[in-house]
Amino acid sequence: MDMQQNGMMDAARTILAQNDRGGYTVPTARLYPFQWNWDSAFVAMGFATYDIDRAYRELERLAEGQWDDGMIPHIVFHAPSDTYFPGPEVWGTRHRIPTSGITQPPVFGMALRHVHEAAVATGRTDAADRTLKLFRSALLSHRWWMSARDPESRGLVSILHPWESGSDNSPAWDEALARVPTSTETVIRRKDTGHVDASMRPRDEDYQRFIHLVDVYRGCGWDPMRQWEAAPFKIADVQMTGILARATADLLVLARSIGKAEDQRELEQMHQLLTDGLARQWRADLSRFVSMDLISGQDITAPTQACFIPLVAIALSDNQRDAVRAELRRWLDGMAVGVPSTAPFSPAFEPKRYWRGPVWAVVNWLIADGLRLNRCEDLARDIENGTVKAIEKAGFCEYFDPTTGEGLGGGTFSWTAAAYMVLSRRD
Ligand code: 9WN
Repeated sequence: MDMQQNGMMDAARTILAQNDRGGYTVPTARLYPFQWNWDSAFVAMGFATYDIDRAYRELERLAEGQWDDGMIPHIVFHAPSDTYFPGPEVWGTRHRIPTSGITQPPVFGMALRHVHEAAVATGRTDAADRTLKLFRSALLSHRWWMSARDPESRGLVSILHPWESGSDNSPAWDEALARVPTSTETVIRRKDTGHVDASMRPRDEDYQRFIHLVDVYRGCGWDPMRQWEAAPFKIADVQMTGILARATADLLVLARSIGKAEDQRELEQMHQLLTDGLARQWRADLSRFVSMDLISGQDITAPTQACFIPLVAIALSDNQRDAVRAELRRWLDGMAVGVPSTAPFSPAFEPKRYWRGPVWAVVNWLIADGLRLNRCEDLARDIENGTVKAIEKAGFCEYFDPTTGEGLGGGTFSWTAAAYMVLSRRD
């Protein structure tokens, strides 16, 4: 590691220390002042590179927000803050620590295996005990996913709110979201545009629809089946399913060393169902995987990063692998930094607007992992090196303009710091 990388690594650790609020890490101060689900899972993997205890702690604090039915919410409001909207009063959920009422991509299981293996490698004697408690939380949450979000056993889990996807204003949701009314019972008091320029954030109309959905689900008393029936937005998402399938495979590895035989059987069945479901979503004419709008019954063909995430979970055939490689090269062509969250050739591409074009370090982390699993080592390395260089040039920002490499959104971002810690060690 050279001097610049050493300095950057110190800076990354400083960010995690500064964003620490007592065993959990906020994504960045003020803009996101609580614990977010998938952010914390990535952060735990960053911590695992130098502080195993703190890595476990991050996941343990997230699990404090887990509901009795197994759902791990997308936000845990451990301590009050008035710099974010919507806060706990809008969600109106009932849990001993206030939480939101929706979830986020289940990177938790992936992170748990990562932390466990790092703990074992450093000779920690408490690894199995500490992992086992979190393993039980993860398994419970996967059961929730299968029953609450795939009640028809398609092998694809659904999101009922764009915030669940983690890619809130992605063009993938445009058509489905346009059907959601803009009327709200809740008064909208956006705080995000006070921290970040409005041109880099979702539009007001998106927020009206986001909050309409929260109003509907709060009206269902947050009961999963009532929500499933009432949902005006329901998408069987390949990004979510890809992450869930991969996390299931990671839990299976853990189950083999610390779980019971029945856990293994259950996880094997889950994994088979999900990978079969994903395989059916491949569209050879597009060279991509596609999500499905369960209300219209249509494929979602908008070219977004989600189309590549199933690679983390399934083994591509040789033809599929060549097609994905060529497709990704097309997306990267002419870009200062890749992978854009929306393909540059799409009319929906906006290089500075959040999930409509910008590059996200953690998405690159997943895509590179998926490529490596599918024997595309060269492309995986290009994406990882490009991400590391982008961070070295522009800093630990929330996302990057793919056309210029400019850093955008919030600064001193926790998951960008974690991505640097993990990806820069892969040289
Ligand atoms: C809503 C925290 C989160 C990320 C998401 C990202 C953004 C929240 C927001 O910030 O979403 O959950 O208010 O915009 O889209 O992926 O987890 O970093």
